[in-house]
Order: sequence, then structure tokens, then C-alpha cells
Amino acid sequence: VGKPRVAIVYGGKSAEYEVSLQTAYSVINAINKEKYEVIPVHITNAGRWLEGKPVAGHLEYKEQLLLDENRVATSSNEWLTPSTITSAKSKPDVVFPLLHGPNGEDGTVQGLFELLDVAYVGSGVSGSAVAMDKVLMKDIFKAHNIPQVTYMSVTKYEWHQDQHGVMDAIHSAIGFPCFVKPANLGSSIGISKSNHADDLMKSMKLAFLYDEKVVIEAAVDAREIEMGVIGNDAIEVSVAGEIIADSSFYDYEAKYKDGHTSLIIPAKLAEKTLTEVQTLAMKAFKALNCSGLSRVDCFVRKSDQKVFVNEVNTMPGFTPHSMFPLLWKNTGLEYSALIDRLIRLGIERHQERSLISYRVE
Ligand code: G1L
Repeated sequence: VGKPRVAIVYGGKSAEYEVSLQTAYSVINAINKEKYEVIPVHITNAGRWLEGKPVAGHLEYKEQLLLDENRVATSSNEWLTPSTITSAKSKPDVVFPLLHGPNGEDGTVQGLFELLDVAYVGSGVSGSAVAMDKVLMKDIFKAHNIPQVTYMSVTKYEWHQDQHGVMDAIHSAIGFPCFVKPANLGSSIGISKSNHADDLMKSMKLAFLYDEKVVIEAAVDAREIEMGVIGNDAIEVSVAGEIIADSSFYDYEAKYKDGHTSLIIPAKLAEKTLTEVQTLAMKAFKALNCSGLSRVDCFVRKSDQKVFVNEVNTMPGFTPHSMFPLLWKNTGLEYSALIDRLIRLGIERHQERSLISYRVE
């Protein structure tokens, strides 16, 4: 019996292409190659899947992950085509999908792996899909009585039907200041803050450039606290970390996207508040049917320390310098050990599910 084969899938047709490549580079260099056979799979910008040779040693440059098409066997991506589901020739034992955006984080890639009956790291179809849609996510939190800030959602259709009616509804249900966000984007693109009714029209138009559905949230004066959750049925939560945004950046995107933030780990929180956010993080993970891992982002209101969940990210930043791995490092799980743990969780989930899958004897 050889080593388990781990396929690291990265690239893809999204704006996060570069981040994905950088993350794959970090993961491949950190993964225990004595224990696993590591196979790089590059999804090019054009959407082609290229499978490389197993990575034996340390990668010097991330450009090595581009896998020049000339050096790839034509049959290399056979396991990805539905007609070869049953031919296990090059099928990996587990896939590590480092993909973001419309083709990687909304459950579609997870669905492909389900059809191929291959284990993968992270949440399944429903957890991935729901966490990608802020409205679905919030509606589920509501059904579970999970505390969150006041919100409402508007579709582009409703907006075009009656802009002034929608503006009035936001005014009375949410008030100001509020955040206006496209429902479906993982990053901060299209998000803006409205301090007055005058800003709202502009914020709504901006958000609708990026999605058919928009969510409007009350802005609370709060600290931003994040935790990592790992596990399948039995789950564990990390220490809490705090994001401090550079207040000199007015623009939401500049503030959060371009690294104008600092991370404080562990966050300075009262024992009682820490327990509250950690319990909330695990509840949110369960409510969304997550598995493997998620980063749960919360608010702690400054005036009274009340805690709210903000969102759950099933595919958080994952370089050694990202919040999620740093939280676990601080909790006692180093990057390599974290990767090993997530791979085993992916395999375990697949094994458990295959035992109950539509078996007729
Ligand atoms: F496979 C995991 F572990 F579930 C996983 C998948 C994707 C962890 C983290 C990520 N992150 C991303 O894909 C990214 C959006 C940060 C680009 Cl690399």
C-alpha cells in the first residue's frame, strides 16, 4: 500500500487566482511528504485542468506550480471526467481545493467531488453554498436564534420595481449608519457604508453592480473578533483574534482588502465574553452544516459587550500569515499539523458518508 495521494487544486477563473497560487505554494511546502503523495493540479485562467507530477521536495518558486502544458501527460486529468469515475487509475485519495469565487466556493467544486466519489477537505455542497450567500446565511442564523445585527435583503428586481419604497424600508427597518453589501461575494468588493440617507442610493447602485441580491446591515460600533473552528461532528474552537482596521482609510475596500489591518492574537477579552464568542462560533458552524474548517467572524459591541455573529467563511485565507492558521498556531496546532488534521477530517467525512449512501442490499 502506497501513501495516500493528496491532490492540491489551485488557480481557477477568479480574481483570487494569485492568492490561490501563493496559498498552494505554502501548503505544498508545509505538507508532510513522507506521509502523503502530493499532486499539484492547476486550473488555468482558461479553465484547463493540468495535473503535475508528484512533488517530492521543497518548491523554490511558486511559478513551478504553473505546470507548463508541455510537461503534462495528456491523460493526467482523467479522474476529473465523469466517464472515468470508476477507473481509479490516477484518482487521489483526497482533494485539497484551494479555490475561491464563483467556481470554487459556492459548492460547485464540492459537488463535482461528490459525483466523483472522492474525499475533499472542507465543507460539503450545502455548507459551502450557504456560507457564500450572505442572505441565506443570515436567514439560517435567524432560524437558529443566533444573535446578529439587524439586516434586510433586496433583490435587483425589487429594487427596480420601487427604488423609493426600498429606500424608505431601509430607513425604517435599519436606519443609519448601515452597510450595503452584495450577497454573493466573499471579498470586500462592492461593499460600502452609508452614514446618511443621501449616501444610500449610491451604495445600493454600487452593490447591485456585483450581485442580483444585496444585504443591508445596521452598523454597530464593535470590535471585530474572529475564531477558527475545525472538526466534523466533534468540533473545536481556537483562541479568538481581533482585527484592527486602520481608521485613516475611509473606503471599506481599501481598509480591508489591501492589508491595512493588524491582527491581535489572542484578542484581549473578558473570560465571559471569550466563552460567549467561542460558543457562538461553534453554533454558527453547526447551523450552516459546515465541516472540516471555518473562520467565524463576530462583533463585540463596545457599549455593552454584546456578541453578534457577522459571517462564516468556509474557505478562509490560508497562508501561514493568514488569520485562520495563526489562530490555530496560537491554540497549539502548527501549520503543518493543521494541514494534516484537515486532510484526515476530509477522509473521515467521506468514509462516514459512504457507509450510509443509498445502499440497497
Ligand atoms: F480546503 C480547505 F481547507 F477547505 C480550504 C479551501 C480553501 C481552506 C482555505 C481555502 N481558501 C481559499 O481557497 C482562498 C480563497 C483563500 C484562496 Cl487560496
